[in-house]
Amino acid sequence: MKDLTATYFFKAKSGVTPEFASQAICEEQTTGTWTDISTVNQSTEYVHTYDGEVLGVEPFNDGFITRIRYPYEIFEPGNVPQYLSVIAGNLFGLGKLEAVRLLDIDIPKELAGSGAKFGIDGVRKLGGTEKSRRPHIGTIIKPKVGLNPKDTAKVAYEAALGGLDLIKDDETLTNQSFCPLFERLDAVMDSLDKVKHETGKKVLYAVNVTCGGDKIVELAEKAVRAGANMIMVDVLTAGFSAVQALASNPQISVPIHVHRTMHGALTRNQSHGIAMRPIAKLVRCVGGDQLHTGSISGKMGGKADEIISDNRAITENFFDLKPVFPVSSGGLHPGKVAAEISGLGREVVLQAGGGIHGHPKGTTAGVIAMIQAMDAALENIPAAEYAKTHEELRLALEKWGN
Ligand code: CAP
Ligand code: MG
Repeated sequence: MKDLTATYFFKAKSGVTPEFASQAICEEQTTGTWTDISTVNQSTEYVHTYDGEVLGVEPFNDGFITRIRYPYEIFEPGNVPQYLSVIAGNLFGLGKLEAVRLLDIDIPKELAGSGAKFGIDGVRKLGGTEKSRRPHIGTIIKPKVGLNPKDTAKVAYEAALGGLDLIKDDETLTNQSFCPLFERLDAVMDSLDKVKHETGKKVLYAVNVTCGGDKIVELAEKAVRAGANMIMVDVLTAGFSAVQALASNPQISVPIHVHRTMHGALTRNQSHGIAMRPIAKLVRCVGGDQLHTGSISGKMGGKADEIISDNRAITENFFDLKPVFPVSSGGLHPGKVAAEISGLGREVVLQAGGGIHGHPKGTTAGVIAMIQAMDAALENIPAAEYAKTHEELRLALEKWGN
């Protein structure tokens, strides 16, 4: 079927039946409005081809769940901003609803787009883990902002020496005057070249190109020409179409790391907003290669079962779109690696900022401790046991526990 089906949770205002409420969502997002209109008449009957359909309304917790079929024809294929105006538009403000949350979307092939250039396997090939399929280990340059390019490169050098797979800018670091993007990029790539020379390890550096829609493609193209081997975009602040423009651009021949900062304004409230699932599915459609989907044991409040099913949604077969590498991050440290791997499996990027740069022996030791924790988890050895013969892990557990 070419139509798109959306699933919502909602609470209706008192006196409003659930049937009326779900029909109100359906009409508002397709051909209706709050009253009947003279412009829909005998001569324009054909517009009803574009009506939506309520597929059902069932009680759920303190509200209801409804599934709505939106006809394929009301979408402009490839125009993801317009998709969102339909599935996540005016409905959130409807007065008849107390609350409404977009839980999931089933996207037909005709609207799915072509997805990521690299996907999990492409990124693994770059990191040399296509055989082991072990989790990737990443860090975020910390402090979040403030370091000059030279000191940023120093942190990157020390992190890369530890043997990790990925270093990224933090979500608020872009092209500020204290750390101009191209000075930072040159300095960090020089550091990574040095580490490649010294250790043979190739490390990806996701430089944050988040900026206005009129500049982001040119900025990313310039970054790739300047030697970037990965770029990063904050999808909710820059926009899905920004990711799409980068992913579909043949000049930008590097993976895209997608950060989801601001998602909490949408995903956190279990009764109102947009769950991570539809966001994650749309990131897959527009071509993100890696996506933050939450950590089970970290500092953000993600629910394990939601994260696990969100990760499944971006890695399971979805027409011919490549699977997206889920990123577990936020408050992670070596003591939490085992919980993340047992909950999320191996097809995941485990990322730590404070949990690496806050290691008692510094950044390189922090990376080594994360890798030791991963090795222990993959061999089903308790971290505390493994720490008896691995100093960096022992010191991390001593400082932060499990
Ligand atoms: C983690 C992080 C990430 C969060 C985002 C931060 O740093 O860099 O942005 O992981 O959350 O700024 O908090 P720490 P999520 O490792 O020091 O916590 O991945 O859930 O979108
Ligand atoms: Mg961050």
